Amino acid sequence: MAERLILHEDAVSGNCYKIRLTAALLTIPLERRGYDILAGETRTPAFLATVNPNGRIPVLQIGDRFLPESNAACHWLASESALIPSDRFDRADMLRWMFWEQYNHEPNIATLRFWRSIVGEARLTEVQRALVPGKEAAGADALALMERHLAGQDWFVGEGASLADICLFAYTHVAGEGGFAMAAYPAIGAWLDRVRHLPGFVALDAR
Ligand SMILES: N[C@@H](CCC(=O)N[C@@H](CS)C(=O)NCC(=O)O)C(=O)O
Repeated sequence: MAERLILHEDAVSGNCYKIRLTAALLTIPLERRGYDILAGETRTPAFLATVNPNGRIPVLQIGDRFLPESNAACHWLASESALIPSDRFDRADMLRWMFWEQYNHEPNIATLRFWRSIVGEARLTEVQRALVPGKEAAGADALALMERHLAGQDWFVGEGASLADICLFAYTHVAGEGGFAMAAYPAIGAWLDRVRHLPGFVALDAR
């Protein structure tokens, strides 16, 4: 019998959405267990002891084992599917984009979206406010790099959609909520539409 899969998540989170989107594209059923990150529900002693000692969602529960980190969870779900290229170089290149997403894209674009459209500008701390200009510049650099890459090809790696596209879609499609002017990136816009037309596509939950 297949193991029970439970996604520990907050529905506003793009990192959690990546996992739901991967599962939907692969028609893998997931149960969802919600937490309110603004209320600190991922920082309780029970959560830290049983779900993720790092105090964050998403976590994919596979039977009685817990797998934190969104891109690792997507990789587990997509194992042996067409979302992971069969070519050895392309497989590593897909991971390149997924690591890049976590280092150059998500910390800037997702953080500004979270601060501006979920926490709210008025509630930012002085420290957060001081970090905004650097994140705006680094986020725009990340989008410009994606734009140049997608000007020459339909998908991030090879000839079809891979986890690189899914993981980058999650926060790029809501980058406008972080203050990024997305009209400046037409190749990204066309790629976002290609992802939206993948069979089985599901949208981020409405807020
Ligand atoms: N690198 C992690 C990032 C996880 C992360 O930052 N999660 C945020 C929501 S997207 C969170 O749980 N924040 C709550 C907190 O830090 O208390 C991943 O990709 O899963």
